[in-house]
Amino acid sequence: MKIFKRIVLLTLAAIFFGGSVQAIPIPLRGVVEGFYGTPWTFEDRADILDFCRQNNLNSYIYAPKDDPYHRDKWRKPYPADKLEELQKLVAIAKENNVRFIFAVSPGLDLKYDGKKGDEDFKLLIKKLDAMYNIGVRDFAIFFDDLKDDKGRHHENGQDQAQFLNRVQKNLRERYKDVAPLIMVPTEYYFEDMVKGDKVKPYTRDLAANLDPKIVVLYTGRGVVCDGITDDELAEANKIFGREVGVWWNYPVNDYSLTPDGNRNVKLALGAIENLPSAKMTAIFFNPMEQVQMSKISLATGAIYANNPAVYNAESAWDRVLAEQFGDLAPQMKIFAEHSRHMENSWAKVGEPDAPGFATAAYLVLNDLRKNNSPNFVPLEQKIDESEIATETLLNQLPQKFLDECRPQLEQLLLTLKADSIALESLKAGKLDPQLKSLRAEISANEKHAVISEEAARKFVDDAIAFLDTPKKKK
Ligand code: 14T
Repeated sequence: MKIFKRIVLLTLAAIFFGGSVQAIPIPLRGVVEGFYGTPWTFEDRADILDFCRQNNLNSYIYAPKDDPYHRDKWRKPYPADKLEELQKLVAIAKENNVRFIFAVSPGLDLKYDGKKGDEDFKLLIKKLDAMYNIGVRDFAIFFDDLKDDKGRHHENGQDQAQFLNRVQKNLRERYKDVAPLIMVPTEYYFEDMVKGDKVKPYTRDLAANLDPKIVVLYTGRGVVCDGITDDELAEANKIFGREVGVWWNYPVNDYSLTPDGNRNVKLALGAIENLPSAKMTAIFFNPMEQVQMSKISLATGAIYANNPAVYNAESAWDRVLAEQFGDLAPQMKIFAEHSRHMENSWAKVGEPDAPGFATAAYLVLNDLRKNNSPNFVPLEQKIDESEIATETLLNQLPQKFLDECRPQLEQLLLTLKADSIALESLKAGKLDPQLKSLRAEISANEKHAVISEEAARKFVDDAIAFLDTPKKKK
């Protein structure tokens, strides 16, 4: 007992007085190219593999949803030119000390039983063998997003487990140097795995039959959710009878589509946040099509993954912005602050956009509604500061960044111009007729670029609504 106490005290003393505590990195940490939309180019991927080395991320999963050979036409072998490209990437990954994890998503039409099942098994092995032959030693099989229009899927957990076990066994028997398989279930987020307090049949059967060495990835409570607590992770571990890994859907932005199908690109430029500090076996961040812009949040994710227990999102964000943008970091921070929250009917992640701006705008309108005379200065400062930052970025950001964020910078600038006019209108107590046409222009642009919906953009609507409303007599 005494000895035990001593050890505890000495450990605590070491933590408090011994200077830095030893970091415990998440063993498997990296990027999963797992988004819908135009896959990254060879150059993008080579760049990201180098970025992984620089940021001490040790894995990259190749899983672009819209590579036909990854998902829709998974049975087809890669044509020679594509294979050659992949071979080069595998070599680049090796040079950078990054595991190149090759993923297949056969779930759309995979057959599990009978002759068709055997055929498909062989085809899948053939697909993986081709990758082994170009140097891949890490494999993943994904069964996500197999639901129909009614939100139903037809997967059977036991079939899937047996299929994966068979793949794992086949690879292990023939190759001594292949890492354990990684998989994503069909029910891959917590709210889809349970009904009330019961684990649903698919997940139950998968968990009960899956080789315990196979790594399971899940996305948290929802597909895109605002964090994972230590308890939630423990709950997922319990369901699967192993330490699960996390597929984290930030900064991915593939899910925000306008009704006409136009991609409603909002950039996710915030820090990774609200992830477990407890021990975890794997984490993969799913990025945006915009590879350079993804690096803000990916680099904070790397800081997190290398030492989860001490991670601080705000300071990681500052550090990364300084590293990546140098002298332009202050301006970039202002822009990024307007573009970090992602939300739709089923997704919600990221800190609120420009909360200081939103508060200043709220205070002005709130005073006006109560017939108090507002202090316009703080909001004026916010608008000016954002305007100067945006203009500076448009003039000075290196081309590779502008290529990815010009529409959003221009949309922000237009919105801020409207904010200025809105503010002047409020001061004058009279709506400037320009304002409504500006708003129409902003709305039209939202097909291509969305930013600061609850801050800079909201103030335009709120000011117009206020000035349009007939004054009630006191
Ligand atoms: F594999 C999974 F963990 C996963 O997240 N799958 C996809 C992923 O490829 C995609 O990038 C991500 C964000 O959109 O979410 C999953 O895809 C969905 C999920 C939905 F519930 C796409 C639309 C949905 F309605």
